[in-house]
Amino acid sequence: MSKPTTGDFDKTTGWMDWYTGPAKPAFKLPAGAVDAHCHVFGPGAEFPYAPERKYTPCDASKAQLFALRDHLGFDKNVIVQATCHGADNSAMVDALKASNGKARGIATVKRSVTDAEIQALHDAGVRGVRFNFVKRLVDSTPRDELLEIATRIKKWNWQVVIYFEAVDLPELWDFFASLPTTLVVDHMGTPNIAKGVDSPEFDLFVKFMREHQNVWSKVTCPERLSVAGPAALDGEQKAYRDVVPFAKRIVELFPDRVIWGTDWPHPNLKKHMPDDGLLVDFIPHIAPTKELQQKLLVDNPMRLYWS
Ligand code: 0GY
Repeated sequence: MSKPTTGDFDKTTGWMDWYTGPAKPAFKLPAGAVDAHCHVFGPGAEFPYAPERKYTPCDASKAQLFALRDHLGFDKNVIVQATCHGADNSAMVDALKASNGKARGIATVKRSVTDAEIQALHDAGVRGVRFNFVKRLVDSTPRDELLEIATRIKKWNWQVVIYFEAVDLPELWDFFASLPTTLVVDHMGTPNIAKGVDSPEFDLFVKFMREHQNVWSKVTCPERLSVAGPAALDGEQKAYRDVVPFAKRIVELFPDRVIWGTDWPHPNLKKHMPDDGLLVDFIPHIAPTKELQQKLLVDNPMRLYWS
């Protein structure tokens, strides 16, 4: 990795710079493993950030992402369009084109997108769109516009990635149920870890997955969800241990509908920046058997993005 700073707080962006020099994970990823949730940001001088963005990220280029992929032992990436680039997918598409088929993308599109533009995104490796309902990140888009987009992208067999906060699931439930594609939920529907794994809130998310066979979950972002945080590491993997019961439950209940990703470069984290090597070491705690690991890291993402 070629970047001088490590986890510094950046006063201009308000969030921490991503972590350089990540550890080599102790957990050896299976051959063909996919980092199924990560981003590229800019670089801003080449791919300007969207005027309507709610935050300005640290630059995080495709070359830096691919270097991290190789360092951690992943084979492929799924690059998710982040809100700071709005509906201008050019940085993400540029990364897909440079990946030699080793990256797929999730785009943000508006109602005005043409079929030719969707086809061009598809040809570059895009396999879905993201609908974001997190109020601190986006202004809301009318539901009829989202439904129209979801209905149109079905022709390309794309999926819809949904990002929302757990407290909003009751209100969003019927809308999600009306979407005609595969749905992939970011970060397990962002449960409030303090409420506990047996809380009605997390039960509702489990029910949502149980009742809708088209719903998948990314069991991602322990560093974002954890209340305990990166607890002392004394040779044992203890970081983010309060998130383990949540992710493990989803992996064990729905082993064929889960995927995993780093979320590099971890936008909007203000307290600490994770070492991506240690994040990989979180995986065997939530997917304890070789069979579950193979599904989570290889078979499931390959079925979703490369078939
Ligand atoms: C994530 C999480 C965040 C940001 C975005 O699109 C985005 O800006 O996804 C966040 O701030 O929680 O998945 O990267």
